[in-house]
Order: sequence, then C-alpha cells, then structure tokens
Amino acid sequence: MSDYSKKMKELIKNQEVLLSKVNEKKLSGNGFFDRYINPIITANHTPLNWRYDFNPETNPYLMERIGINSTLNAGAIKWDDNYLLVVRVEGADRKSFFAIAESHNGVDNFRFREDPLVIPETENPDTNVYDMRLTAHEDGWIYGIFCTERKDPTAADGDLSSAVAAAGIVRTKNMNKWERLPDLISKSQQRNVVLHPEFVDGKYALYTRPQDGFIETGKGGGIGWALIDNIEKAEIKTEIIINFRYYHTVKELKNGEGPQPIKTTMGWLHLAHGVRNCAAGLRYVLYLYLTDLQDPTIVIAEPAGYFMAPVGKERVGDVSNVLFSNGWIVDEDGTVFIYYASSDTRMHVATTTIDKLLDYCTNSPADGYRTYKSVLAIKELVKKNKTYLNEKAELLNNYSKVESV
Ligand code: BGC
Ligand code: BMA
Repeated sequence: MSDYSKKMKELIKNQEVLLSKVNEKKLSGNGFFDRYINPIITANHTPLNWRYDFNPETNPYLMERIGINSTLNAGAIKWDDNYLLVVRVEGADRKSFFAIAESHNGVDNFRFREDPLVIPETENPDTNVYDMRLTAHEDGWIYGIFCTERKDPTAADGDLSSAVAAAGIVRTKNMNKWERLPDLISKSQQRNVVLHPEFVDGKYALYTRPQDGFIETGKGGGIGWALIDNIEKAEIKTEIIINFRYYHTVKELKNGEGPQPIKTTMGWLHLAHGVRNCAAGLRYVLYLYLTDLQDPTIVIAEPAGYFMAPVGKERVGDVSNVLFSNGWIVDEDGTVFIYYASSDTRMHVATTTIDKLLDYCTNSPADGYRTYKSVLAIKELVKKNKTYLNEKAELLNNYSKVESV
C-alpha cells in the first residue's frame, strides 16, 4: 500500500472511531438535567469529503483543502425516528452554513449527511447565516428561521464591522428541499426569531428580539411577540415584549428565545438565553420560563437566574463563557433532549424530562431582584427543611416506640 493510501486509511479510521464513540451520562447533581461526557458534534465530525481532496494527483500532500472551524447552535427536530440537527457549521473562512446531522438515540453517533444545505439567496445576498430554529407548524410545513447577516450599507468608510441582522425564513416538507421565503420585514434589526408552532387568532406568531443596533439591544426590552398575517410576506406590524430584560439579572444586557417552545399540560415551556456583560466579556447562560397555554404572551412562571451555565471545558472556545441553545426534542415518553453549544465551538446534549422541567419552573423561587430577597428565599427553605425533618424525626421516634411495645 502506498504511503498516500495508508495516510488516507488512517484518516478515515480515526474519524470512524470518533463518530462511533459511545456517550455516557454525567450526573449533574442538581436533579433537573444530566449532561453527557462527550460533546456530540465537533468540527472533526464533519465529513472528510468536505475537507480533503483525496486525489493524489491534485493533492499529493493529502492536505486539508477546506478548513472547518466549529459546529454550534443547532436547530433540532425528531424526523423518521432520528434525532435530526440542523447544525451551524463555521468554516475557517468564518462563514457559517447549515448541515444536517442525525443520530438514532440522540446522544451519540451523530453523522452528517453527504452535502451541506444549500440555502437559496434572496435578491439581497446574505453574507453569513446562522442559528436556525426549526418549527413543525400546524400548517403542515417545517419552518427554519435563521439570522441573516449583511454589511451595514450605511456604515462609514473604513467601518468594516457594522452589520445588519435580519430573520431569514425557509421551509420544507421533507428535510431535503428548502424553499426560501422573503426575509422578515421589521423596523428594527432581528436575531433570535422563532416561529410558534400553532396559529394564534388565526395568524402566525413569532417570538422576536427587537434591537437598536447589530450588537446592542438598546431600547429593545427583551423577547418580543408579533402576529403575522402572511408568512410568505412576513412583516412585523406590532410587537410587544413578553419576557423582559432586567437590571442585575442573568439577562441584564440581552436575552433571546432559544428553540421553539414546547406545549405541556401546564403551559408553553420556553428555553432562552440571557446575557450579561462583565470584565471577561459577554456571559451567555440558559434560562427557562413558562407561558399561559391560551395566551402565550403571559409569563406564568420563571425561576430566578440560570438553568444552565458553562462549566469546565465548556467555558473555553472561540467565544468563551457562552452556552447557547436553539434546539430541543421531546420524545413521546416525555424525555427532553436539550441540544446546546459551548463557547461557540462544539455541540453537546443534556437530557431531562418534561415533568422535571415543569417542577423546576414552578417550584424554584422567582427572582426577587434584591440580595435581601435572595437571602429570605434561602431562609425559607432552611425553615421548611427544619420543620419537615423535625416532624419526620418525631414520627420515626413514635413509630419505633410503637414497634418496640
Ligand atoms: C456572529 C454571531 C454573533 C453575532 C453577535 C455574528 O457576526 O456570527 O455568532 O452572535 O455576530 O455577536
Ligand atoms: C449571539 C448568537 C450566537 C452566539 C452568541 C455568542 O448573538 O446569535 O450566534 O452563540 O452570540 O457569540
């Protein structure tokens, strides 16, 4: 066998070892979700065919011709019994694109399809696209709403960073052919737009995130809500804020809807990200909130602080100190697979159940917005435990007395 073939075989073998690695639960200890030991999708999981030219005549050194930098922020949906992710893959050239990876069990063995997705452009070509949310809508289509980014046409000469973020919309019925609809028309810039799965008052409903600039949300108060007459010419006419940013909380600077909300018996369950600024830069964490089944604009429960924050190796990457999620899947038995990316670099999964998430949402104390209130919440729990444990001790005591008679 030639050296070339040996090297090639080695590459293929190593990748197969990575792709078929079994993933195991790592108990988190908080009771409301479990992490897994390995990330589920990294840049090294992308097909070798995307990166190498395997012809010794045109690539005698068997070099990578196209570099892949990271795999992050995937939308998720159950499809043909598979856990399907539309992954944001970022090349070494900084451009993100979407690619489908699937697994039979949702926690390991994710494999990319042969080709990445080709998202048709509009008459105003996207410079970059990312963070797709997938919604199986009751109209029968599966929608993907993503962020499309273009250079700010009004940027001053020499300003090569100012950009405009808008929501791009595609839809499919088979996960193969994607139809591009016109971008969402909105007065403000938009990132983190998510389609609600049901009609509300006969209209499409969007979770939005109005922002003053590309980075700054400015007067944009939080996660918004807008009803849309026609999804094929989507336009935000009126927008209200349903989940507010708040001083000195995990979502002080920005927040945004994560994946499509899940309908439960107690309300619509939402996963979102909250951002605060600190000396180390922006810190992104995930939080949960619950809204009313009949009127999804009313928040009925929201625990204080974060549900999940970066830990250990998750804290380091291209954009460190970030957890971001725009995809989750619920199984028929109530198991929830939360797909999240750490530090804009790699994808992970955490599992839990609908019952646990609802328990977490409705029984963890809400934010008191002040230290004093946080301390009172702890004191109340201590008191509750003392009363319970004392009563229990008394019961046990009486029980053992009866037993010994
Ligand atoms: C990046 C995104 C990021 C956004 C705001 C974009 O250029 O691709 O990952 O969320 O800027 O910082
Ligand atoms: C955002 C998101 C994500 C990213 C995060 C951290 O604004 O839209 O793309 O994970 O920044 O860089």
